[in-house]
Amino acid sequence: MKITEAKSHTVHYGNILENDEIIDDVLISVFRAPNSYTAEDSIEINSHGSPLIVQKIISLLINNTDVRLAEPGEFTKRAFLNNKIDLSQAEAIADIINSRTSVSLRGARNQLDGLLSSKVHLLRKKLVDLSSFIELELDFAEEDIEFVRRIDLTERIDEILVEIANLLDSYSFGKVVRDGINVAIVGEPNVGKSSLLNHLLRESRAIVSEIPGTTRDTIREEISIEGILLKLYDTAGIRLSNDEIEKEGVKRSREAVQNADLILFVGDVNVGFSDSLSTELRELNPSVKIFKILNKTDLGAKEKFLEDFKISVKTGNGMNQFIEGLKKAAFQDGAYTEKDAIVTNVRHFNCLIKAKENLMRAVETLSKNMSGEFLASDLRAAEIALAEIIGEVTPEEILNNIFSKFCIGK
Ligand SMILES: Nc1nc2c(ncn2[C@@H]2O[C@H](COP(=O)(O)OP(=O)(O)OP(=O)(O)O)[C@@H](O)[C@H]2O)c(=O)[nH]1
Ligand SMILES: [Mg+2]
Repeated sequence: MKITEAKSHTVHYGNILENDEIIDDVLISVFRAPNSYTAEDSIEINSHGSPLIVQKIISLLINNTDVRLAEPGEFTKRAFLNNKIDLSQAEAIADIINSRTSVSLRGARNQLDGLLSSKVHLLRKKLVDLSSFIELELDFAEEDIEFVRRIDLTERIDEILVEIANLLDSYSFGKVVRDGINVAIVGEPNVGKSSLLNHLLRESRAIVSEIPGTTRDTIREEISIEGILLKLYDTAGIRLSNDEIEKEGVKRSREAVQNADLILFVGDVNVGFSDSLSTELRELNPSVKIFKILNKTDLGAKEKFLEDFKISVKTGNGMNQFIEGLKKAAFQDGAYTEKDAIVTNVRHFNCLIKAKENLMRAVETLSKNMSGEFLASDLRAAEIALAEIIGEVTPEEILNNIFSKFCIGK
């Protein structure tokens, strides 16, 4: 039987030959339009895994048929162009392939399932409804009819603005879902920073010793807490030093502080937290969340300090509460759940900003009692910005840029 005559969703066993020589025995799956990934007729060849065999089969096909190699992301691009998925869903496929934690995978999965798309469709529909009233009014301009009261229009635009603001707010968590958070472990020398890193990693990654100034360079490791990626930076203890290497280490500690989303400021149970270091951390990164962690509580505290967590890395005391605190911080104190449409993509974020700006202009147009033509044009611009998210009016250049980031074969 010819493979070109095979039915959809059937699998066929056979040999691939070069002249009379068997290259491999293979399975060929057949998918007929529109029930395939790209919505076009397609086949998939399963051979044995050797790269040499794969290479031979590809060369045979290229040399003897009209087949050519796909461009990066071409399969997904075709799926998009054939209306199998919209643009935000196509981008979700790239995110699924790249996701490294369960939460980022789930976020991308939600986007592929259309959580964001349906939200955007809904907002767009509301805008189209509004626009159609205005257009109608413009058609009857001479008769001076008002189809909706201006005050109602403003109210309805405000409602859409609130929904857009919620989506924009979700981006700060969306970034966490996608890229994780940077966590810098800082403090004075010898307080137990490296010990804390090792404890969180459950391995003895960084050298720990009783000599202050043990860690000289910033060490980066990753852990996942409930599916959120934490990029941990163990740093050199911050203190004044004349030693060139230590000075460079302290400089790198400061850089880690500047790039951090969360700082674990570790202090010794009997020394507490240095005021000058507290001030310095705030100066280096004014908006960052700081956890003050008092370590070595097994030694017994002589004084009281204002801390967020009390731990002993040595005995494990207080570690559970501390990890709970880390989780809460990673999930932004429970502000978002899996069911929310969360914006994780900077392109979507920028489109939403554009929509917001145009809607704010529309509100202004309304308040100034300007002609309906201006209003129609503001609403139209907002609608186009939303349509760009799902790829309904996306310039070719942007499309190419998106798909070129895919790997070949996707
Ligand atoms: N008793 C006690 N000792 C601890 C605890 N945590 C760490 N230490 C000890 O404190 C010393 C310093 O620990 P490190 O983890 O190297 O401290 P650090 O902050 O990384 O030090 P530098 O890299 O030099 O800045 C080591 O001797 C550790 O064994 C703790 O909870 N209790
Ligand atoms: Mg250290």
